[in-house]
Amino acid sequence: MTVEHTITQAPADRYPSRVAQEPSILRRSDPIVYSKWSTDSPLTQEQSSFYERNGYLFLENFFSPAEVEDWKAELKRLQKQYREGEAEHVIREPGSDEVRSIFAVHDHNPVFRGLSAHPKLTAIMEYLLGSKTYIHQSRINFKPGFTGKEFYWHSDFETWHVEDGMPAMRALSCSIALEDNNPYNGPLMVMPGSHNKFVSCVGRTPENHFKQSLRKQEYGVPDQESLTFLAQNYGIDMPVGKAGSVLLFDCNVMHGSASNISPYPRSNVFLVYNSVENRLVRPYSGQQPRPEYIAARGAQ
Ligand SMILES: O=C(O)CCC(=O)C(=O)O
Repeated sequence: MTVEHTITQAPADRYPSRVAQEPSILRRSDPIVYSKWSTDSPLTQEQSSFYERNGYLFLENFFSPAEVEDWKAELKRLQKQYREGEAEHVIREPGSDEVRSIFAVHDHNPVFRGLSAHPKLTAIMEYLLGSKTYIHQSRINFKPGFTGKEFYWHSDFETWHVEDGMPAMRALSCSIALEDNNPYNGPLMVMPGSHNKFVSCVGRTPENHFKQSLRKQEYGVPDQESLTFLAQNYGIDMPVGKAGSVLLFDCNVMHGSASNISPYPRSNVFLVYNSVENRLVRPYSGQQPRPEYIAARGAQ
């Protein structure tokens, strides 16, 4: 079903990307934590400061083994279902037919809809983003053993801004591990502090870029010189832990993950929360918005 939405005109572009001949690094001009900390906040002061400074926060054993078991059973069921069945919101691994990602699980699936509205999560999101929130995007990334391919370095905000029309850096991702994430099964790596810099990328976005980029990104990819600068100045962290752990990361933190050549799958659910005060406008690329299952425009 196609849903028509009124598309609001984009305000001035504070984070231009894919428009210049040369890459550049711009300073962030948005807050990171949008609320003032108090003893009622759902994070400790140390956790909140860590997130503000590093652009991420790792919460070990955030969910109980019993909760994880239910979600993992549903994840396996979906993986089996889509191994055979095609659907537009299911993305395959580059070079194989393995399921790489299933998008919009918060929308299509009652179990993951429940997870996305979990009060323990929404309290933190509302604190960090300083308002009510909604799900901008959700997906399961499967990273199967042996065949799960990498996700190259990127800032999510770069794509959400250029291709979806997200005006400000007022969104964050929550990666929930439903299998243990180890150093050897392709866990997420982040450059702590890189959320303060915006890497403006080169290359015009082709129409319907998402069809290719969800398998392997080729535009909105930071150049090697900028990545080297960020890595040398900020370093690279690899937060790993048991199933049930949660990684929160700011929309502009530089992150990526390597291929999984271990026998152990690494399946995580990614939920992206955006502030209701930061709703999508016309994509800054000037192109058609990506489909609703990748970037929610109609969400309440
Ligand atoms: O699943 C991963 O390792 C990376 C996912 C990611 O970078 C993303 O969804 O933006």
